Amino acid sequence: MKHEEKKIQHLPASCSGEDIAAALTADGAVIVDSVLSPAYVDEVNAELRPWIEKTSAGPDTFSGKNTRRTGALIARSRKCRELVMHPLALGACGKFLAHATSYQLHLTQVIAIGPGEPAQTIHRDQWAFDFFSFPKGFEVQCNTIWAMTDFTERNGATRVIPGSNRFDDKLRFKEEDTIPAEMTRGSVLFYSGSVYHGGGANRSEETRIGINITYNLSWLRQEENQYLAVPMEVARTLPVELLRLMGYQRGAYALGYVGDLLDPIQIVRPDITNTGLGDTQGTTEKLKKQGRELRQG
Ligand SMILES: O=C(O)CCC(=O)C(=O)O
Ligand SMILES: [Fe+2]
Repeated sequence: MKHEEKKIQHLPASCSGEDIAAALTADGAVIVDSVLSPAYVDEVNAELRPWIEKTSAGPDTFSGKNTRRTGALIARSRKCRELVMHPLALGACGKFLAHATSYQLHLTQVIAIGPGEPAQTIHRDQWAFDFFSFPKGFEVQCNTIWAMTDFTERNGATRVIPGSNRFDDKLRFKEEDTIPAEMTRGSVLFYSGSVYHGGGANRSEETRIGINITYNLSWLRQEENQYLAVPMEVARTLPVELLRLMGYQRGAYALGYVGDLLDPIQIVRPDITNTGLGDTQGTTEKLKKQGRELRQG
């Protein structure tokens, strides 16, 4: 089956979160070019290299038997903490996931696709939620892949079907139904949980390295367990905004509370007395409204 070949839109690094969210709504995928300088990418790669070297290849063909997936990036890399909180990512999530009380970090993972790796099965990332079919247009994820090497068709650039965010669920596609998200090192691919995509086949002699940082609605489970991946003594040193993204916040009125209805941030940072019920992402008003509705109901 050959689909109408839609291109992947490119935006300049000067674009806004709104621009990204609009492109995601239209096509489910968009590339923002040259966001990170070559020097910045070098620093990130230097921090990650020892961890990638220690990582084993995947256990199955979906993970990739010639692909190394290295997680816990908040614990392991200071630069990745900055990427998790990159203003373009948070700006895009703030718009694209604005229909929920808040959003959170879903996972942090280097995906290093080695030479000879075949193409990954085309999928929707939101199938992670036990293959539940969310209503069309109801977006539950906002995802990034930061290119740490150039992404080319030959070295395994992510394959995407632009516009497939509006397709039916549980469809099957072949590599030739997709197009490669080719981008230069330092660029970033944004894609929705609903867009059909997959890692490309690496037909080159080099390893393709991307950093997958994804975000989801706070009422869903996170794919990577941040509470266990980041030791508490490290967590205590992190900015409050990052802690909240990691899940130290209430997902809606009561999701994730601790003890006597405490905001989980108070366990990590007992010095924070004014919890603001989640003081980022404009959640305070939404949570207060939910509280009023419950009291009235
Ligand atoms: O590495 C890539 O390009 C994409 C991988 C992917 O889609 C996944 O593992 O869910
Ligand atoms: Fe994926």
